[in-house]
Amino acid sequence: MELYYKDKTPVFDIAAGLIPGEIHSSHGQEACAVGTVFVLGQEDWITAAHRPHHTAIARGICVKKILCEIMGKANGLSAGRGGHMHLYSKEHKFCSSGIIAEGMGPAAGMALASRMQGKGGIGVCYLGEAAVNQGAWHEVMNMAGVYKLPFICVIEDNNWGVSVSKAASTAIARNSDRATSYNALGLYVDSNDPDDIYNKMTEATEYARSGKGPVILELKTYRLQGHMLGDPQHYVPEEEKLAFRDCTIDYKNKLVNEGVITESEADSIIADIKNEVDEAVEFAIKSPLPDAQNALTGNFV
Ligand SMILES: Cc1ncc(C[n+]2csc(CCOP(=O)(O)OP(=O)(O)O)c2C)c(N)n1
Ligand SMILES: [Mg+2]
Repeated sequence: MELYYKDKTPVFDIAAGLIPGEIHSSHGQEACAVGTVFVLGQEDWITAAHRPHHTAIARGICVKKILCEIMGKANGLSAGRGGHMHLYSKEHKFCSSGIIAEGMGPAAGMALASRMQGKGGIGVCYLGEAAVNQGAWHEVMNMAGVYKLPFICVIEDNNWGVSVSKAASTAIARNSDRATSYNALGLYVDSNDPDDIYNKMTEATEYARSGKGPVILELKTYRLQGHMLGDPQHYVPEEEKLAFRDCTIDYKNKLVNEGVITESEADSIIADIKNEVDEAVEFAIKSPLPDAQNALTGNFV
């Protein structure tokens, strides 16, 4: 026991603070959400991963409701029952799951349903590069290829699955190369730039909507805050940490350098976003916890 506890001192008390349990931050991966979700329409369906907040915000889901859900409050998307990994909004055709690669089947099913009903929507599943090694991923990709489903799998490649590197867990460098096995189109973006991602996602959606079959779109990105907040990432080599990029800063600089916006316009956009988040935090803190009497409402019992 003593040997086990050596160097395993918890960095934080998991029950403490405003957010019950841990939280998997999307910081660093914002470009993946903005560059892909903005290509989608209201008719399309999204299943997001256990790190779903950037995707949910890009889909236009109310930040106040997201924060209430994260804090387990009654005003949350699912009245506080889902928590930070399980964000759901029927109106936005959006859900997410703590089980990695879980969204593959539902997104492919929504793609099939949409085609059968002639609604023209596509199904998009978001997951991390490590989740691709889950058996369900391969089963669903295979059937999506067989049925030529209007389905896109967006892989956010941050190079880590908890503390295991992509090289240590995955036989090939790019998961998009797996597309050949599933009669799919494979695309890779290595810039973490929203414009580049938007362009490739546009190509992906045109392909999927045309009836040619599924697409695997892998995006190189960075997990800036570790697997979950409080993870000191000692296992990440120092040179890799030095190469980490924050796409929000890079994109702001790009827009300013290209003369799309001025520095002061950028500052005011950032200030507006901070205000919106501060207001949402305040709203969530003041929101009530779910009433214990409703504990069984909405559950399968
Ligand atoms: C089926 C299943 N197995 C294991 C886990 C535990 N788990 C949670 S996140 C994770 C790694 C995910 O890595 P990746 O898919 O690259 O996503 P990232 O965390 O990097 O965004 C694992 C193994 C899980 N949630 N579900
Ligand atoms: Mg990963």
